[in-house]
Amino acid sequence: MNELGRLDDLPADYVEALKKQNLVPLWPSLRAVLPPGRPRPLTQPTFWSYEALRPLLLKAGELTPIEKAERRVLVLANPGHGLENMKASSAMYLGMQLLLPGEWAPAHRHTPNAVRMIVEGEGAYTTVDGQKCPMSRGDLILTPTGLWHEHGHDGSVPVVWLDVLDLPLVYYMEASYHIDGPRQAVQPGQGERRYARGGIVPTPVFERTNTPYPMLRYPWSEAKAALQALAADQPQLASVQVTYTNPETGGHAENILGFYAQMLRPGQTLRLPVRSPATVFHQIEGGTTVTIEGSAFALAEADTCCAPGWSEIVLANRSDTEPSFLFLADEAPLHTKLGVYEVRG
Ligand code: GTQ
Repeated sequence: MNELGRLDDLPADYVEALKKQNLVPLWPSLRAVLPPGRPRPLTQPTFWSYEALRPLLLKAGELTPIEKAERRVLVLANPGHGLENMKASSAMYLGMQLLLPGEWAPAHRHTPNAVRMIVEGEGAYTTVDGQKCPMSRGDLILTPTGLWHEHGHDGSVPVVWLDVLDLPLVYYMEASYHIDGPRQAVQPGQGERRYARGGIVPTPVFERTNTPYPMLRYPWSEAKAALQALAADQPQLASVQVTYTNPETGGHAENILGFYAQMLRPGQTLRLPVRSPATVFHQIEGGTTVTIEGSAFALAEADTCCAPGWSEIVLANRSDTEPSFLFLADEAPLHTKLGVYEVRG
């Protein structure tokens, strides 16, 4: 590969003349924007300890009333992107949100898609598009692009959840904005009941459900049961993983990011294929050592880590007697839709 000319090889008055016309020579930057062989992600393997962040999040509950925060969130930021840019990866945003008993995070809707993975506490709920979704540990709740959502709390203990949004991508596209709204009226009906049985969906004889998001809450009890059934049915299966899907289309639950639950059998070590999208791992139950490009992170319950695209990832269940259960988020639907998805063994 040829060594390319640098900017300071050029006469200063020439560079100045280009600048005046809003022009830039490509060749000094060509290798930076098209690196050889594979991308050079800014995303760094990064670990966030729940034990370390929990007291800081509870402290935010003392320091900042909900009215002054709207959403009381500590953002899990990747230092490779600059903390102030609030990215876990180029397309993924992660935040730990705290809602205290009696608090109310008012209704709004926005262009980025979000999901919530409930980390601790009972008694809170998110109302999405008029559907009241109770929040229990391990549940996944969707708040897709454009849908009204608000969080309330009738319980007696702090509730914490992990927000996963495609905010960095939508912001990069200059497509990010929000609208405030009035408190929603709660409508009857729950997608999780209508779609409680995989492969068996309601028949729309008299009216067609035309919502693009028919299921908004995925209880952990169902996801866990699906993983255990899959593991029992296929004892040789290496990757015991399920995808959170739209039950009407069978496609991903949201448009841009993908969401999955993974089970590692007792004592199991699993080397993942090298893939182009970045991936987030969050421990729901058990303990996993996640090794990303040689950096080993010991995830305990409620810990989270992020792996850049193109990285070597090995998951190891630390227990020889208990399974490990992880929640995963990745950029695979985005990469697939854009035609840039790659897997290398
Ligand atoms: O709960 O609606 O972490 O709008 C960031 C933006 C949570 C939310 C975040 C949001 C929300």
